[in-house]
Formats: sequence, C-alpha cells, structure tokens
Amino acid sequence: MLTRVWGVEPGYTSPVAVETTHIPDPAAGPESVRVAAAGDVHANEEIRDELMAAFAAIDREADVILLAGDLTTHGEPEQAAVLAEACRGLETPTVAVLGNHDVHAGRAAEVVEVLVDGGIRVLDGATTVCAGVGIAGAKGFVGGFRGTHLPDFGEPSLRALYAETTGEVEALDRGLREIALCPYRVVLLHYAPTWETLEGEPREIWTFLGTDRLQAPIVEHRPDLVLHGHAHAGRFRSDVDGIPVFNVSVPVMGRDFWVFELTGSALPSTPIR
Ligand SMILES: [Mn+2]
Repeated sequence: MLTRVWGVEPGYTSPVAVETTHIPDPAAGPESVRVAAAGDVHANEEIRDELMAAFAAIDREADVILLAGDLTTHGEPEQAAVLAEACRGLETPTVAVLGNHDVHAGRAAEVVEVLVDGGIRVLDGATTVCAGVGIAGAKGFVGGFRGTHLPDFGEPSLRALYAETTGEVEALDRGLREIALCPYRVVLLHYAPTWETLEGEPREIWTFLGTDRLQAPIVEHRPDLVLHGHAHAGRFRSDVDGIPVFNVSVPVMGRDFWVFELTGSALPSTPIR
C-alpha cells in the first residue's frame, strides 16, 4: 500500500524552530539542539547508494538523528543491514523506533539486533538521552480517533488489539516520566497520535494509521516535540493541545531529512505589583 519516494532535495539550511520550555543556562553551553528526523526510510538493497549518501550528508548537521519507523521494506534483517551500514560510523547518534513494516516478516528481534550492531539505538517503549535531548520512543499502534475508535469489546482478537495499543500508551507514559528532567523532550512514534497529520490519506483508513489514545501521555507530560511517520500521504505539521506534532514520513517531507532546532525560551517573569 505504501509506496516509498526518496526525496533528494537537501533542506538542512532552514530548520524548523521549536520553542521549548527549557530555561537557557548560559553557563551550560549551547542553548539549542538540532534534531534531524525521517520516517518510512524503507531500506533495502535497491536504495543502498541513496541511503548511504543521505546519511553521510546529514552526519554532523544535527546533534541527533531520529528515525520514525518503517526502517525496512518488509522487516527482513538483510534490509536492516543496509540501514545499519549507512549509520555505522556516523558521528551523530541515531535513534529509531520500529514500524509495522519492520515487524512484518516476524523477525523483529533480528532486525533490532542488526540495527544495534550498526550503532542505532532502537526504542521499543523505552527512552534514551542524546545531547541533552530526552527521547521517549514507541511504535504506537492503531485504534482510531474520536468517533471512530476501535472498541474494547467482543471478540478476543479485537480486544487483544485494543490491549496492545493500551500497552503502547502506557509505555509512552512511563518514558515521558523517565525523561521529565531532560532540558529537551521529544516523543518518537511510528503511528500518528492525531488525525490532523493524516489529512491526505483516505479517511476510511485513519483508524489503522494511528490513534488519539496516544495523546493522553503527551497532553499530561507536554514534551517539546512529537514526531511520527507511517502516513505517506498525510500532512507535515499539526499540534496536540499546542504541542507541535510533525509527520516526518519522507514522502510527506519531500526530502531525506527535516532538521528541527529546539531552542530554550526563558519563561517570562511574573510581574510584581
Ligand atoms: Mn508504516
């Protein structure tokens, strides 16, 4: 269903600026960090050269590279090896979550092993900290949006699906608690937490492209930035309760990576009367 387009336009010179709640400390070094992001890279042997070139070009252009799932075309370890090779030796740390394509072959554990061997940190309901950026990463799952939710009712298979999404929501909540004290906090997902970045995809399949159940921990913990992929025909930019959400699927961006610059913004002082 999802056709991959590898964007070639370099766009590293005009990052999207994201103001954060971080209070800058001049003594603590740089006041901003650059996050490069891409989803739905869909590595395989045929695009080896483009992939190598794209990752070589983004290296050192950002403080961290985030990959929002669908790292491979069909979840074969050989495909993951192509991405691992592109990332091996990069100076910029790379962090990824898996997508549905990466679990398709039933070999997700091997895929993760290959990626880790290439130096990629794979988060499956877990967290990591790179360059002061706390990252809570999970694949997420399906479930729909207000008015179209899959119910927790009836057949065991349907209820198991609901429970699997519950597990993703709980993992995201735990992750955001773990990184609560990081200066910058980013959520990395494959599935969409809002329908607003799905606009462009057929409305009939939105329930299978994500769920607003993922919004609960986002609204509670208020990370600085939320990134997802999966919806190749969706929309780039939206928000959840004012928190910026970007669909960084490569076909949506029309380029290899997008760079987000997270900048500390001193909170305004309370006027004293
Ligand atoms: Mn996907």
